[in-house]
Amino acid sequence: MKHSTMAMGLGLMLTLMACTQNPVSVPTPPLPDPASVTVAAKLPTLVTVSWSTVPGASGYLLERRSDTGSYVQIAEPTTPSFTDLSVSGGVRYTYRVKAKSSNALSGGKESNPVTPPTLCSVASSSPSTKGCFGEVFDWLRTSALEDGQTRGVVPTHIGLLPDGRLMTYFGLDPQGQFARDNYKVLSQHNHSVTVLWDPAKGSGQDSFQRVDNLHTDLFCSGHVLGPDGRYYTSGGNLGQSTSANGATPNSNPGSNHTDIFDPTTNTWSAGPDMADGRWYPTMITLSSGELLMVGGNSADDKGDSNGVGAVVDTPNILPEVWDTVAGVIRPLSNATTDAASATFKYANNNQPAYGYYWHYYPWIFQDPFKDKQAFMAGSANTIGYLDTTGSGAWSAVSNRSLGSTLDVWRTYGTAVMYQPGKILVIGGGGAVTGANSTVRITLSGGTSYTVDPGPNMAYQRTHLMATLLADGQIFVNGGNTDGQNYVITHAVYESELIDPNEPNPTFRRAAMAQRPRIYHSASVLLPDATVLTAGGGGCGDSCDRFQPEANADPNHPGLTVNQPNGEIYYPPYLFNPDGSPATRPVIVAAPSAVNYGQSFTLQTDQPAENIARVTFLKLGSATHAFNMGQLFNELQITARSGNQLTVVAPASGRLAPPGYYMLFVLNSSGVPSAAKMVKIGGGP
Ligand SMILES: [Cu+2]
Repeated sequence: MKHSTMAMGLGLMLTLMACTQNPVSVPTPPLPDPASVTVAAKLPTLVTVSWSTVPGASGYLLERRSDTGSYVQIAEPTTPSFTDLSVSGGVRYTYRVKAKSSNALSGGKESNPVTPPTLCSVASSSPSTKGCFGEVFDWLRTSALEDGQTRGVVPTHIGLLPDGRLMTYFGLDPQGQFARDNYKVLSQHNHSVTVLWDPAKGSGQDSFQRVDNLHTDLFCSGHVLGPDGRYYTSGGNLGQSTSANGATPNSNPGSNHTDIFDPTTNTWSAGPDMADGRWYPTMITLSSGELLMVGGNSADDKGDSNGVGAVVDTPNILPEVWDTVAGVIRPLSNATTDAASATFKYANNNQPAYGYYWHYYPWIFQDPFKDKQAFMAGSANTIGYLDTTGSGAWSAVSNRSLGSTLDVWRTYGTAVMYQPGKILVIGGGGAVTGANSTVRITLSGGTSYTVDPGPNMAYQRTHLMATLLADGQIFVNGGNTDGQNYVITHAVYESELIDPNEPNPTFRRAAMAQRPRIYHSASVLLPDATVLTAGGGGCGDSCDRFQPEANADPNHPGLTVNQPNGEIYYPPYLFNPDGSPATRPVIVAAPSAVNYGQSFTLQTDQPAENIARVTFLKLGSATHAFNMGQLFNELQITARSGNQLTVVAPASGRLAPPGYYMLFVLNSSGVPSAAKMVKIGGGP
């Protein structure tokens, strides 16, 4: 066998040599190929390809084939590297790079074959219906500002940046040593250990970069990616010093700082101060591109001076709007919401009909029917519209009720606007039990809305996360059934999926996570259509002191409350029915920016008839059970020609507030491409 192969090879070589003696009809390519093409598989859905620069080339054509396929063009890079996010773990690929100029194309240089790791780190019996989780990987281990001790960062705050990296942080300390006495007495909470994760570098320690903020302790701040691609934060932790503000040890005063991270320079800068502090605020992008900041604790918080049952919290009652272009923060002084207000009451435990907790990460969304108007869906029972023009005004404020029945408290539940104007409120609860129930709120223009019961989850969940997937389904993960902040005894490891767009949507059980993701965990959709789930706990060395039983979950021995790590969820749409990885469509070219209502073309790697859907998801920014960034739009396909699709961008900032979105195409089997980042809305 070996002998005959060699003989055949020799024969071929002789034939080629004969040909080269008559080169008349073989033109020499005017552009050389790259001298070398290097590939590396860093994650199951990520291959980096780089090649040597070709002098005279204006750009490159990047092609890819699997062992069973032929070369298909997947990108037209202008620089000599590319991150391919549309690979399937376990499949062997070879890449080929051609240099191009205005009138020439080189013959093509091949890479060595590369095989990304398989998607599921734990064998999954039915990945095509449940998906699966990949390996658990450590977040950055680094030294704490406070005491110099090395700890793994608990990524409690996670936001996706336009370049595919993630901004993550806990705060002053990588792991939340706030329970320690010295943390409580610190009055200078003016810095944070903030960490970038670059998935293009894999998941090792060198994929993380520490970029400290030296202005604010960002623990429990609000945050959202702004229209200009910079990352904006609101508030944070002022510390718990009795000397600074007369607060009791159980107080949680908020910082009045705002901060801005510029991903193009990897630097933080201070924004304008707010009128008062915010600890646990929500921050969203309005249709205008301004940022709305609501809730959180005041800088004057006096805390829980009498223990549970007589909480005296000091909320920040003044919503504010940040015009990041002018650099001005505008108070909505007509929309304050204090205890004396007829509109809102800050009830204590004797008045559960009104939401004492509403000012902790309230669930706020841009109203798709009215510019600069927001809707608050909870977490307390009090819901309504907030007009942010002028000095602001609340309207149509009522209780979130189902008929004559008041909906349950949904503290640390969550809410997702899964289509413009359609909100699913999920789980949450009081301090004892989480709910497995859901509620649908439908905004219908003007100041109208309806509230209806939604389907139940399999599990009661508090401190859960709900993440919009590339196909518009919602992935629910984490949380615990007992609602307690730092107890994993009743953590929920099994995730759930729901397609809220079905006529009668139901939750379906999905893959089992390997780690508890409770209080202080977060999840966001990544550009490769997978979900990062990470963090949880953040109670430092004191967790065991808080909850000695925390490690006593008999089904998950050895796990701790603090989870300075992440694990990626691979949704069912990445698998064929038999569980093998699906072949993903590829967006070869798309505009990097579009205007509202604009028709634009996408080039894919295959006939456009194969592409069934185009979706458009705002970049996520998640913490404390709420994602302040994510939104979903389905784009209308108006024409198909060859490998090209014509689609229409969302009509307005009401549907898609200005900023960065992930554009996906899905094939007729529902398999998504990796996303192209597209900016909509121009300035600011
Ligand atoms: Cu917190």
